[in-house]
Amino acid sequence: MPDLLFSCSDDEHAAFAPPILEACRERGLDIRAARVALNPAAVDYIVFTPDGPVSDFAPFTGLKAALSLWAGVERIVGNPSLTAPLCRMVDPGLTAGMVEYVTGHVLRYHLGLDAVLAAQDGEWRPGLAPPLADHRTIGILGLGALGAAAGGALAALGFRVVGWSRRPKQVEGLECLSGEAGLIEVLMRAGILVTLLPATPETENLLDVTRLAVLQRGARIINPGRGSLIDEAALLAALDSGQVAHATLDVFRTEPLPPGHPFWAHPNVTVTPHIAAATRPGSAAQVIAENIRRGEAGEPFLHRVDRGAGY
Ligand code: NDP
Ligand code: OXD
Repeated sequence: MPDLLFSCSDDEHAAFAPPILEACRERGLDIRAARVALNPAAVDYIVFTPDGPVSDFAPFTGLKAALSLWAGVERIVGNPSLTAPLCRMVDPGLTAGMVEYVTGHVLRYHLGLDAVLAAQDGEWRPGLAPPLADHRTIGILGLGALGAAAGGALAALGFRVVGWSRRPKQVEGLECLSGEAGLIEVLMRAGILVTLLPATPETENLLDVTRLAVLQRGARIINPGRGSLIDEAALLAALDSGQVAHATLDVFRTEPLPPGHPFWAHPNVTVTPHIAAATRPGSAAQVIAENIRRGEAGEPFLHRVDRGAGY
C-alpha cells in the first residue's frame, strides 16, 4: 500500500486530498495518506506545494516521486535534497483558465475596451470600429502546455500568432520561432506580447531595457508567467516613455505585491493577484493519481521536470 504525504497548505489539503484519494481508488490504488510523516523513510509520494512544510527531502529515503500541484517549479527544482523524480502540474482545468485569462486580456487590448468604457459621455462617435483580429499580431513567449493552448485559442479567433520557445517546435496555427534571432523577431512584430515562460536562470530579466526597446512603440504586455521574466525598472521606464502602452501583470518578484510598489498606482498597469490560472482539484487529481499509478506500475511519469533545464 503506497504512502502519500500531503505537503501543502491546509486549504490546499482540504481541496485536493479528497479528489486525489478518490481518483486513486478509481485506479484500484489503495493509498495510505497523511499530513505528517511519522516515518519519512516509508513515504512513497509527496504531493507538494511551496506553501507546505517539507523543504528538506533527505529523510524521505524511499521517495518515488514529488508531485507538484503547481505548474511552475522554480521553488523546488534546485532543491539538492530532492533526488527522486519531480513532476510538475499540467492540468486541463488550469490550462483552460490560462486560455481564458490570456484571451480576455488580449481582447481588452485589441478592442480598446478601456477607451470604449471611458467614452460613454453622451456623444455619439461613429467610425471607431477596431481592426479585425487578423490585422493584429500577438507574440507568445513560451510554447509549452499553456503558451501553446493560449496561442491556439487566439489563432482560432483569427489573430496572427507568433510564438517563441527554447527548442524549435511546431504548433498548429502558430508561427513558431526559437533562438535569439527568433526572440527579436517576435518582439518586433508583436503588438501584444504574452509571456508564459518558466522562471529559470536563462529567463531571468529576459525582457530587459534592450529587448523592451525592440518592441513596437505602444506595445502591450500581458505577463501571467513569472515576475522574474521582466526587469521591473526597465518596464516602468518603458511605460513612462510610452514605449510600452500598458501592461497586465499577474505575477511578481515579491508576492503579495507590496502595498507601496509602483505597479499598484501606475495608470498604465493592471495588477491581478496571481489568479490567471489555478490548479483545479477535480482535473488535477486525475493527473496526480495517474502518476502514482505509473509509479507503482514502473511506467514513466507524466510531466517529469528536466532538472538541467530547470522546468
Ligand atoms: P511548460 O514547461 O509546458 O512550457 C514552458 C515553455 O517555455 C516551453 O515552450 C519552453 O520551451 C519555453 N522556455 C523555457 N525556457 C526557455 C528559454 N530559456 N528560452 C525560450 N523558451 C523557453 O510550462 P507551462 O506552459 O505549463 O507553464 C509556463 C509557466 O506559466 C510556468 O512555468 C509558470 O511560471 C506559469 N504559470 C502561471 C500561472 C498563473 O496563475 N499565473 C499558473 C500556471 C503556470 P521548450 O518548448 O523548448 O521546452
Ligand atoms: C503555478 C502557478 O505555477 O499557480 O501553478 O503559478
